[in-house]
Amino acid sequence: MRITVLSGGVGGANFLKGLLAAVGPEDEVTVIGNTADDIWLFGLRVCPDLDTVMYTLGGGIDPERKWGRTDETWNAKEELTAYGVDKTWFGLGDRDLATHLIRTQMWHDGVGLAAITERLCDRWQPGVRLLPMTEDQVETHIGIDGADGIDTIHFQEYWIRLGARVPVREVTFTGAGEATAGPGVVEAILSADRVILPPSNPIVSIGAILSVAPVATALRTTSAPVVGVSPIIGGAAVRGMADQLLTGLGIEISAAGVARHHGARTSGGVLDGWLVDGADAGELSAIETAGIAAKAVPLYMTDDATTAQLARDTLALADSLA
Ligand code: GDP
Ligand code: FO1
Ligand code: CA
Repeated sequence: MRITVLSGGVGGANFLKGLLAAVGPEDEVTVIGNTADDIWLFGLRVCPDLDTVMYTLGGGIDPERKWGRTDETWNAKEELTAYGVDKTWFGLGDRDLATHLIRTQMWHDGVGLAAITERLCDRWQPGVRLLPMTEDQVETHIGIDGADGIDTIHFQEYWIRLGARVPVREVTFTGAGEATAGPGVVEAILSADRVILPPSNPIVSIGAILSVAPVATALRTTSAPVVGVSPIIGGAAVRGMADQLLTGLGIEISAAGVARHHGARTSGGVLDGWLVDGADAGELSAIETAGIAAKAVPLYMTDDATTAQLARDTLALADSLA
């Protein structure tokens, strides 16, 4: 079975861990990773969501922070702070820096992000094929209230420096209009037996991936069933911080609200099926009315066993729609 998953960082990576525990050795998992969170810092190309997937599945992620490396030290960051330079709000750990150095060196040598990511994965062996959604530079920018109208800042500045606490007026994916899908991305969706949207952020992870038009078109046209897992449980994002984004775009913060935002494939959207938590079982009929098959199962990825069960439930919903 060929399973293709569109993933952001933490939510996607945790789901993928469960999926790898749930599938057999004959199954192939391809991950289309969000690259719109990527940022240039001190001349280095940093790809947080690709690295979160790679480190999580490869055993290198810090288990508490859930981003960056285990056994991290912060000497370079302290030195940067001592110089009084800008952008030290972004935590560049010493070990993590090595990843960005290699990526950036290969980038300047003219290697594409897909081949760079493959090279980095040679070390981490994540057990999936990890494909950047695009090799073009697409960046999520957030419009917030400024002194004279809307100020537009990079998503990482909004997320980390501002703690995603101020109202969102606008979300734009710069460069998306001209971007082509990364190598292998469209094929991975069109030739998949199952396509999964894990519980990743609907705007800045799934929405960012779908901002690349050929990726969205592939999702709308693949013969594989497309099923998703709600990142919203009981009217709130599980790890917080997504709420301002949803509110800013006028999307109801509920499992059904996100399902309606993604839409049914039968009416131009991207979903055939949607899993909600038992706490949101009352929303099942609203989701079905929108043309999306829905089921309630436990959605908290609290440990390896519950996450693997969530992956099995997701595959079972997809099987029922194939
Ligand atoms: P990011 O790029 O690191 O923000 O990670 P993703 O976009 O892949 O996932 C973020 C989303 O994961 C958040 O909106 C959370 O609501 C969701 N999430 C985190 N943990 C869980 C969980 O245990 N269950 C569900 N259903 N969603 C979760
Ligand atoms: N998240 C933070 O909240 N603070 C940080 O300083 C930070 C640094 C960082 C460095 C490398 C990396 O791969 C991820 C990092 N993240 C950090 C996580 C990242 O900003 C976000 O989780 C996602 O991009 C949000 O979707
Ligand atoms: Ca992200």
